[in-house]
Amino acid sequence: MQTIITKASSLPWWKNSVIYQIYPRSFQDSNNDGIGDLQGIIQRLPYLEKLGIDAIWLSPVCRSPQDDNGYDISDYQDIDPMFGTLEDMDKLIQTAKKYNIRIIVDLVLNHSSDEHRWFLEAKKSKTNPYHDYYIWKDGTPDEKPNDMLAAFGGSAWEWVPELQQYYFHQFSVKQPDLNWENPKVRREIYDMILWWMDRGVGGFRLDVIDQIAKEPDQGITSNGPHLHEFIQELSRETFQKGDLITVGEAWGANTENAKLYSNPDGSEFSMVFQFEHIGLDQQEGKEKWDLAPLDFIKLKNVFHKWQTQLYGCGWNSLFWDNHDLPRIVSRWGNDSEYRVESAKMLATLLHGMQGTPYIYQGEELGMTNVCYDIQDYRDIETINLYHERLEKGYKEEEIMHSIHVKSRDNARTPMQWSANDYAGFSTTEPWISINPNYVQINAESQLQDPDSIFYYYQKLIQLRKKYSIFINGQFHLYLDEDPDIMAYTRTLEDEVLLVICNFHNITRTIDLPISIPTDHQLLISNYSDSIDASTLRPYEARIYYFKK
Ligand code: TEU
Ligand code: CA
Repeated sequence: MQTIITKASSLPWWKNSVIYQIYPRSFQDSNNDGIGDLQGIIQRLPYLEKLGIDAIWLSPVCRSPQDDNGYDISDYQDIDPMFGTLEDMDKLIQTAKKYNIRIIVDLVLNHSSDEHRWFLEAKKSKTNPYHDYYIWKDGTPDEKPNDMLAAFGGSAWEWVPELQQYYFHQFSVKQPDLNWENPKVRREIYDMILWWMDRGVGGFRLDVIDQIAKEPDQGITSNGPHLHEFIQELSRETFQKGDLITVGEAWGANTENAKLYSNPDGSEFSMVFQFEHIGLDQQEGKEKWDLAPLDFIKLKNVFHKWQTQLYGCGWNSLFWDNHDLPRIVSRWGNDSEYRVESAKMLATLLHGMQGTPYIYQGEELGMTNVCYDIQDYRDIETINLYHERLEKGYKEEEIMHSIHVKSRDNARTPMQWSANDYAGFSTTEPWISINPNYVQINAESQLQDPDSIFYYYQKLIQLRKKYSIFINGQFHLYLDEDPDIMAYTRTLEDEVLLVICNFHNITRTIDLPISIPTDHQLLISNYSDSIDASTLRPYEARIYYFKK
């Protein structure tokens, strides 16, 4: 059988790329202060090269008071000393290039830190030239402009007595929202981005970009009326001057506006990073802490919708995990008996689809959630939620259960490199406790085991590079009402990829959605022995390739 090699010269490079997300403070500590840093990342580049990834999305490393772990930036053109220096950053960009890995910088443009020079100026007086860089409302201390709430608890309005004004913040009080209506703000931002482009970065991830065009007077946060106008100007003034990958984080995306964010004409971003598949284990209309069992049928429908509606007219990111989400193997897989099988199944299901896959650090090892006492959590969202719900009268047990399942710190525990002290992450007590299962789950042992989750991810990445059908194949969902199985094909002219995944801890026999010819190739599977094609053991996953 002929093997199809992608010589994807007509494709933008990021279409067959795989991105690896690093949360720097938890990846590798090089100077033994218990916090991950840039030199630590440089040391681990050979590991990432081995995995086969093309780019690193680096969560923010700019100067920051770290109220929200770097998503509160006080200087966009300097590195926080905790992570190193600007020279270290240049070194990372240059060294990564030698490994054919590009660095994607995380741009937090919706808000700055309240310790940013602009905000320090802005709050000096109403006539200060920087005052309009932020969003202010006159008022009295006892009456807020409206009842809008901030994502990390409390009102979205913070009183500044010296000015007799409130400022607007969608996240913590230390993250005042920037005023994108002000052309001076936009120009400052563009110049800063061009400066990063000159340093040789490979692209940008745009934090909560759907929220920049807010209209607080009308209660509008995401998808404001000027949003796409702003994004198109941003793209024109910056990204379009380079060969970059750009990805817009948009919790408020739907398939219609996603076609704008990821318009193939390049007028906005390369791709959208949206979350519709992520919220399916919470009660509808409630908060992420209000748990509900995962609706698997809905999950399949959501994937189906995005796969078919963006086909040929948009581009999606494929992800299960990031630094804001619990670990997928604990969430929708099985983190005990079938940890290895279910981690591989989830990877298969995701990497078989169209889009650019993202692997969040440790996902390639099947790292799991943690179950700490409240004093061991570090995340502002988690800590605020704990106090807010206690005050509201929730039982402590119930709150802690939500935190164990959903806290962002599940993703933020240090990378498990080895069974050595502190998991090979550091030689001292890290900023957040290490998951005690590092003795069993770590990179060193998986690198020695050809059947490990690590090598399974490596193989998925290689397949994507070898068969262009992973990039361009058209998606069809089968067995859409089946409660356990997700089955889909990707087709491209006479070629077919058939992906079959058992999502649950039972053995199932199915009617194969399409017949598999005898001269097929089984490209990958998470069970080493094979039984008949229509039987799937717990969490079994397979990808077949054949010609029609
Ligand atoms: O996240 C956007 C966002 O909306 C999340 O804060 C979300 O509300 C929360 O994580 C759900 O639990 C981005 C960053 O990824 C996140 O780390 C930042 O805290 C946030 O923006 C503010 O910059
Ligand atoms: Ca360090």
